[in-house]
Amino acid sequence: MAPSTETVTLTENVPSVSNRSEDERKRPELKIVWTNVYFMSLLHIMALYGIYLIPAASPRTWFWAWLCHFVGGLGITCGVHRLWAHRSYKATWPLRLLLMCFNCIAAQNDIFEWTRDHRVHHKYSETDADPHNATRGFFFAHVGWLLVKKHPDVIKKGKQLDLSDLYADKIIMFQRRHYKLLTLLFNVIMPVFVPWHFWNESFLNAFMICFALRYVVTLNATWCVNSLAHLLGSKPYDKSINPSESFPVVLMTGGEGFHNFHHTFPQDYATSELGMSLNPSKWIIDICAMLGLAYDLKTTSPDMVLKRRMRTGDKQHLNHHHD
Ligand code: ST9
Ligand code: ZN
Ligand code: ZN
Repeated sequence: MAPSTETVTLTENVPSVSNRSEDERKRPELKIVWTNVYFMSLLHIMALYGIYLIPAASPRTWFWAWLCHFVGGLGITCGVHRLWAHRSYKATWPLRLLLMCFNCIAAQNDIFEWTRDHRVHHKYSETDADPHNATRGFFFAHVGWLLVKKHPDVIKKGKQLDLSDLYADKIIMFQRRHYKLLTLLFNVIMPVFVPWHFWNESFLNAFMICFALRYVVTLNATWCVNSLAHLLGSKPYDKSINPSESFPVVLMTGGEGFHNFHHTFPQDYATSELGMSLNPSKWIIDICAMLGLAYDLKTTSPDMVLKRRMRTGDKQHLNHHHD
């Protein structure tokens, strides 16, 4: 089965409330992975220290930290999410290489693993096979799922996915083979080395702000899609699912908070029907398409969107956001 067809029927799998409580009864005991708890806690403490150090750092360092966040974010939104997980557009190899490097800046597991978890998330949303099942609460969906062993259903269902497109992509396989080295280089060394070497920023400021704080900000912005945008917001496209349109998450993530739209039309490269508004990831894909680096951009016709809103939406927003 082609990967793009796999994502089409995603919204049909939402369990009823009674299934959920049955899931809870059957759920194996939580196995906490303490190294992850220690690492994430340490990282967040260093990030707080990074906030404290901001006034002592050069404005060039502030800008650099923001740039690493922005570019790493593109490695998630334009890269692993819209290109690799959903195949919502195609990219020539130079763009794929660039997005792979950007993706290493964000260090959110390699493209293969992120994509496999994300496809299983869409296909089995809010069930035990969803790695960050939001019915298990805000904390679990946000970061808790990275601190415990996965539910066996995640692995079982994940193994049934067609990932042949990922195996066939040499750039993804290269990143997977050399992931530790590449993330050390792009997520830690490069962000810290540049301000320290080029404008004599102190090593401490560079490390705490451009590595720890910047990494934590990108992580938490991404995690908000799984937590906030699965628990709070409106549902103009499909009121029967949890994913919601979350304005704060749109702002935090460069256009990834239109999550009710996204779960309803996962193959749309813009992840929204709002056109240009608040969606820098879409602008970048459009620019890449103009440069001939991206092609076959998949969209959903306004007619199809409207029909779906009428049929399954919460109908509260029918007169807004529609151009
Ligand atoms: C991070 C990821 O933060 C964030 C993802 C967020 C997604 C958001 C999506 C929203 C949309 C996009 C929005 C973008 C917005 C961007 C904005 C930017 C401004 N199927 O994993 P193991 C197999 S990462 C099939 O060890 P455990 C696996 O192959 C942060 N198989 O599971 C292995 O088999 P084998 C940094 C699967 O032991 C075996 O199972 N990273 C699947 O339960 C065991 O795998 C971390 O913190 C699957 N889905 O441990 C590290 N999954 O042995 C986190 C696994 O044969 N990870 N398998 O090879 C870990 O430490 C562990 O995975 C664990 C689970 C402790 C969580
Ligand atoms: Zn998605
Ligand atoms: Zn989701």
